[in-house]
Amino acid sequence: MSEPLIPADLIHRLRSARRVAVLTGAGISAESGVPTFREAQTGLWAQYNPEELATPDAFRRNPQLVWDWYIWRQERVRLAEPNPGHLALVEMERRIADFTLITQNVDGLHRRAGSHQILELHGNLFRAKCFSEDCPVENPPLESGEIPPRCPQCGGLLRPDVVWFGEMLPANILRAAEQAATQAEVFFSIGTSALVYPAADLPFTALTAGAMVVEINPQPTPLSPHVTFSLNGAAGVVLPALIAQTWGIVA
Ligand code: BJW
Repeated sequence: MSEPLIPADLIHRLRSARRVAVLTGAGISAESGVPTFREAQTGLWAQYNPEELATPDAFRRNPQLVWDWYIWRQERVRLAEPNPGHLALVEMERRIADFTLITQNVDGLHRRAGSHQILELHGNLFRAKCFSEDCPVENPPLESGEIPPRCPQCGGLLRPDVVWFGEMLPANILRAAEQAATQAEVFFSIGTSALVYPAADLPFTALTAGAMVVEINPQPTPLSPHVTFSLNGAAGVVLPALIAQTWGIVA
């Protein structure tokens, strides 16, 4: 298969850019074997809609079901490896003076790939906190036999330290993401359906501030009609081509 051709204007802008921000979603981890949210689920969890499990109400109704779902996802992610899309963003960070990687993903694969300037908008699958009082809990006591385990400080049920629907994003992280979007000369939206707010607002913040906005996704999204360039394809194919054609290196 031939390498996708990256628009010359994008290459020129990237070569001189000092500030670049990237927003990623579940699609960038799809090629690592991590299921996305809004594409068909397989196996054990095919009967559940992930959007209905990622809510405080779902946890209140059936904490064991939701906790089990997260344990299953942790196991999938532990087996997964960063893919060429993640690795290409590590190369991009090395070449841009002020680079911010904003991710909606909770899988930690960007950090495992070697990215540094990461803002995790929706938390992290491998941390837990207490459902009653939000106490952070390092190394949750998974061996207790109780599902979900209890908070060692207050006895409340533990939950994953992620952001569910109806919950606020961590304010300092969202503020930093909005600042990066406002200041970016080039803003990428990669592997996200652009449906979930406030993350979905960030490309529009960048557009309004004058950035070149580039979407990388095999499918169109509600953002597609608005972007400067829409690169249709898998992140693990398009991003390495972009790095190679911009800086002449193989990521
Ligand atoms: C590939 C690929 C490949 C495949 N390469 N691409 C304004 C308007 C309307 C509603 C709201 C609004 N503001 C707030 C809301 C409510 C709500 C919301 O957005 N609802 C919409 C769904 C309508 N937002 C919230 O509740 C947020 N909180 C909030 O705003 O607080 C203030 C507030 C409170 C109460 C009321 C009002 C305001 C919180 C949102 C939290 C989202 N949490 C989740 C779960 C995280 C934990 C976990 O992982 O379990 O985050 S939901 C889920 O969606 C997860 C994801 O991060 C997020 C985004 O999904 P993503 O990453 O885009 O994945 P997919 O599956 O949707 O798309 C994958 C894409 O990849 C597809 O496009 C594929 O084509 C593509 N792809 N292979 C590149 N190889």
